[in-house]
Amino acid sequence: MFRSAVTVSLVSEAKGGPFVFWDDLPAACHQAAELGFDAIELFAPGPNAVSQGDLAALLKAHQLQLAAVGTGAGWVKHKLSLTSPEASLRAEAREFIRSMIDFGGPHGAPAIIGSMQGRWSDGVTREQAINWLREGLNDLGAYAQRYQLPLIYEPLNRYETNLVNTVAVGVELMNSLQTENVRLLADLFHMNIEESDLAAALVQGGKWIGHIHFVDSNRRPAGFGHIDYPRVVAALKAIDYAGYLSAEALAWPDSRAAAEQTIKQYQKLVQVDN
Ligand code: LER
Ligand code: MN
Repeated sequence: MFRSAVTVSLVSEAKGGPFVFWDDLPAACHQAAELGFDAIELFAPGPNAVSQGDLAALLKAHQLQLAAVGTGAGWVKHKLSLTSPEASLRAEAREFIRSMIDFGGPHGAPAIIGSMQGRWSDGVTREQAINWLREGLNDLGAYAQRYQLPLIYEPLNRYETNLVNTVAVGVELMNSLQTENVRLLADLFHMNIEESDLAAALVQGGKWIGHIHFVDSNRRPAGFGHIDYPRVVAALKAIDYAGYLSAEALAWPDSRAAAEQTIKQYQKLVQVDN
């Protein structure tokens, strides 16, 4: 019912961030496959970081799926966001995300909008910023349909955005869109900061939940913090979630050990649950 994935970052500016494998995509694919992951989730600097042919060949050689592609490099490298006060930067942000939809689409991987949502400040009201975000999601959600994939939108904790911090506000946003092709990403680390009850929030997210960042309360791999995973898994089962549990966690204590810990926890939870 669930599938396992592990993150790989090729973005040097994101060093120290919550990604399990770093820099070397072939080595990451080798280890992910060896440990029994179903897929990788790729955080790349842009659509040309890896050629379509090389990516397809790597995935095939290791029998891995591509779970999703992140778009946050548009922010960390180019300072673009869908809610920038400058119209030209908002337009560039959309084009960057569109190029990442085209990057992941042929491999069946949806694009994730996390830090590219930006935040409101300096003379821009929350209402204005949410309207720009809605316009971006409507446009890009409709665009993603050409690959028969959703666009994934991620609420973030209050230290990373002041737009949407909870699943409930995310659901409100989803309901206000013209497109029905956007789904929410429930990142358990952000949720642990913002939600009063993780399992209840997931149930409230219901059909809108399209991807999970599988990580513990302290952003270490699952099982190294204090999230109650059996309750989380029961909630996901209750909403018939059938997507990835994708390890977006710190490479703690190191990449290999983080990946091993994640797959061990995943297998334990999925086995207990089935
Ligand atoms: C950022 O904190 C995060 O969780 C990423 O998935 C968003 O780009
Ligand atoms: Mn995340």
